[in-house]
Order: sequence, then C-alpha cells, then structure tokens
Amino acid sequence: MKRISLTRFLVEEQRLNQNIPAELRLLIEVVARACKTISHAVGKGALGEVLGTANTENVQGEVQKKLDILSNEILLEANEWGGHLAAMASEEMETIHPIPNRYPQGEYLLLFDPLDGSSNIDVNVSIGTIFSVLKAPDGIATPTEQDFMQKGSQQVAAGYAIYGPQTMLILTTGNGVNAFTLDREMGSWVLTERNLQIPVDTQEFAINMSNARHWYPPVTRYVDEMLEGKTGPRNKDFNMRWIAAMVTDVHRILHRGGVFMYPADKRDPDKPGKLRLMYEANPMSMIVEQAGGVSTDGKQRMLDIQPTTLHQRVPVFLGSKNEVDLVTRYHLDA
Ligand code: AFP
Repeated sequence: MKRISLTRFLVEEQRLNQNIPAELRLLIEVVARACKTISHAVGKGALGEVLGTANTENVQGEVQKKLDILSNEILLEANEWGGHLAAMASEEMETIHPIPNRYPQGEYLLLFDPLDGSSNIDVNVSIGTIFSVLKAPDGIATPTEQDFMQKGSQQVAAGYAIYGPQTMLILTTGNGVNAFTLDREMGSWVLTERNLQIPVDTQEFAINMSNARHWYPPVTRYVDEMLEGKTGPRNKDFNMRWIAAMVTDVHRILHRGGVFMYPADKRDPDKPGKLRLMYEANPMSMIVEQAGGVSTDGKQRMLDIQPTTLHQRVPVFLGSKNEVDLVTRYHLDA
C-alpha cells in the first residue's frame, strides 16, 4: 500500500467526501498527536515511573492508575488551545470540561476514555484510548452536559489508539474504517490498512465467562449453544478470547471477526452492564458498523440509544453481523 500520512489521508478524504472540514481535521490530528504522547508514556512502563495506582478514585468509583490520570491530562492539554472544541468529557472526570476562557471555542464536542483497559497496564497487556466526536449544538455560549446527550448516530468521527506491539490508530469519519501505524522513527502516523471489513460470520466469541452464573437466559442460551460446538445446534466449534481491554478485543474483531459481549447481569439489576455508552460503546459501535458489523445493547441498535447521563452504562453486543443478530434475536424472543 502507498505509504501516506494521516494528514494527507484526511486532506484527500475531504476532497472526496467533503466530510472533514479543516476544524475536524485539526481535531483528529491533535487527538492523534496526543495518542503518540500517551503511547510514549505507556511504553516507558516502570522506567517512566508511571505504573501503579494514583491512590485516587474516578467518578466510577474505580481506583485510578497513574497512567489514567496522565493520559487524561495529555488529552485535555492537547485539545484546549486549538479553537476546535466547545467542550470535552472523559471517563476520568465527573463533569464536562469547558474550554478555558483564554482560548476560542469551536464547534465540536470531544469525549474520550483516555486509557481503556487500566487493569492491564501493570501487566504489560495492550491498552488503548477511545474517542468520540459530536457537533456542539449551534449557538451555544457555554456547553452543558445536556449538549453531549446525543445519539451515537450523531457522531461525526470516532476512533481509538491501541498501544500494543505496534501503536495503531483506527479512525472513521463516516466513510469506512482506516488504520494507521505509528512510525516511531519518524514520529508520524502512516496509513497501513484501508476500509477494514468485519466478516459477517465467526467462530470466536469474547465474554468474561466468570460471570456466567449471573447472566440472564438469552446470554446463557447463546453462549451454551456455542460451547456445545459441532454436537450442538450451531454445528460448529467456537474459540474464546477475553483480553479485558475493549480496545484490544475490538481490534481483533475488526481484523478477523468475532462477537464481543459485556451483558447486564443479575448481580445488580440497576446496573446495565459495565461499559459506558458515550465514550466506549458509541465510538466502538460507529467503528464496527462502518466496518460492516453490528452493535446492539441486546435489544436495539446501539447508535439509536438516546443518552440521558454522561457516564451511563449499557450492555454491549458487537461484532460479526450474523452473530450479533442472533444473540439480539434471543433477547427479543425472551
Ligand atoms: P478497566 O479499564 O477497569 O480495566 O476496564 C476495562 C473495561 O472497561 C473494558 O475495556 C473491558 O472490556 C472490560 O472493562 C473488562 O471487564 P472485566 O474486568 O469485568 O472483564
């Protein structure tokens, strides 16, 4: 494949589809540059004294790792001066982060999970940054949380960086999904995969099996049938993967198919799963749909869900079309 930079790709995309105006291109490039900085910090590990916990808790009541906080700060500082954003929101911050008065406001809202998969940081397993871009409602002087409450179908861009053996950036602006690999010597993002497509069938599923006794019947039925393999109703054997970092499980699914599930379960009927809608499920669902996959909350298309609060959680079923359609049908039949 011809080696082109992220900037050239975005400029050529704009010529082709007129859907990446200059301010959105700046936003994407600024976020991509911040992900380079995060990759550098993550890659240092113990040598950078960035491992371990910060002895603080985030709004989710989760103990924050030093790298969670560092990644959040990197994204805030990178994005506040550019004049492209009206406000930001993060898994690591309870309330939205308006652009400081000393900087001009722009027309976009940026949401992110600065470092997804925190429990993997200290054991050197791939982790990532997830981001979602919405348009701010016209004419707002001071953005509020309510301005962020837009369906996932309203996203103008979504992507993630994955800090693994390679550092990669996966991006969609509504015309397919493209992948960039970080050239560490040049410090630049290079287009390495175009128009990723998720196979509609798969033999691989991803779920945390330790929660099986808590699942509701549709999930139990769906997983049990896969575990029965050739001798069961599916007439084929399945394999299982669970990295416990959504970015990494989704990256695998984008490349070889699969179904990723984080269902609600009986442990807490008021808690609809673990993953957050606005900055985990929605951006990943836009990416999955743009790659020919499907994403639901078990009952409806993820991107059609009308958000009510910034940190709301949602059950997630995403990946290969025919599998997500099946597990969703089992929920609707129940
Ligand atoms: P952490 O950021 O707390 O490690 O959670 C990661 C995550 O939000 C998502 O990336 C994983 O798919 C999921 O949680 C793993 O959850 P379990 O640890 O319950 O398997």
